[in-house]
Amino acid sequence: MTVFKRHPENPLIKPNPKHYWEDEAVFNPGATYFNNKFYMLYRAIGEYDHYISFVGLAVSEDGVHFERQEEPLLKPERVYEQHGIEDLRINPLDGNYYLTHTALSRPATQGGEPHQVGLIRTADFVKFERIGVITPKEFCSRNAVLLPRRIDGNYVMLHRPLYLTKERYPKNGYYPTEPGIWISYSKNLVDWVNHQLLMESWFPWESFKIGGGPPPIRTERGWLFIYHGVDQNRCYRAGAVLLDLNDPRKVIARSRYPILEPEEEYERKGDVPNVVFPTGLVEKDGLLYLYYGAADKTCCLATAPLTEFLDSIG
Ligand code: BMA
Repeated sequence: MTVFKRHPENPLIKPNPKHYWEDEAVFNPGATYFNNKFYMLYRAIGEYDHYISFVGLAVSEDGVHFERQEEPLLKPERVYEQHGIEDLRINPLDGNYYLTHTALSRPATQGGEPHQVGLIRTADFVKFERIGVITPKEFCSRNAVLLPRRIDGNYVMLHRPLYLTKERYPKNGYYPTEPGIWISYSKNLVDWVNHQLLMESWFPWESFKIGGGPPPIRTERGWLFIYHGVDQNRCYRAGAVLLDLNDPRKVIARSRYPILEPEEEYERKGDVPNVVFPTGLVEKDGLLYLYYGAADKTCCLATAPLTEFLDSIG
């Protein structure tokens, strides 16, 4: 039995037929708590010919009832964003919010690969500064998140390389046979080195691939990192690990069973069936708010008491 409970008002955010840019699908929302409000930055689709993702902003006092904007918050502007800004995560770090998102090298309708990770900085969710592509050219990688603080002076990124785009990885790195989650380090958030494997698929429900979910949050027992696992039938579920606070390369606990999996109609049916894709996590007053995309169609919420949840994953 999972500790997470779906909110009865799910889906919290649905496509808005009045807006050209978000009338087909809204999903995979990044989330954070800023200025006493919940901020959600969600992926928005307004057409299927090119399937180019924009980003919408939704703001809420209680984490459940969100106000949305008329216009997209972010649209592709740079060449590397031209095929869409996908699956954005909000990473609080050094007093700013760093937005990591998937950037596609080819049109989404052609699979988009190789994927890269783009970085955008904001302090206020009004002005945005494009920093650029941060994953090394040698990787097809996505699902990147940043640790909320530096470790020994280094920024830390968790991401999911799918394959090498060059025949040989130049810095004699180890490359896993399955797509796993890697940890990388940087002095400046742009040049990432010291890539190491953090996690591989272990369980049947994640045997096809795994990838990072929301940015890790600090708890007294370790960094809580929620991820997604995909099985051989392409069903997307959520799992969780705890990483050592001082050395996040050490996985100190891992959920054996999914913490959330497609059950409700809105998770089983949509643009892609059987998808629970966690991308936003906020802890407030001892409660975890987990925001996730359901079936690549809507944005949903599940909540869990923090202590009870930590007990459940060991
Ligand atoms: C993943 C990504 C996500 C998507 C999920 C389910 O590979 O493309 O953006 O939500 O598949 O389709």
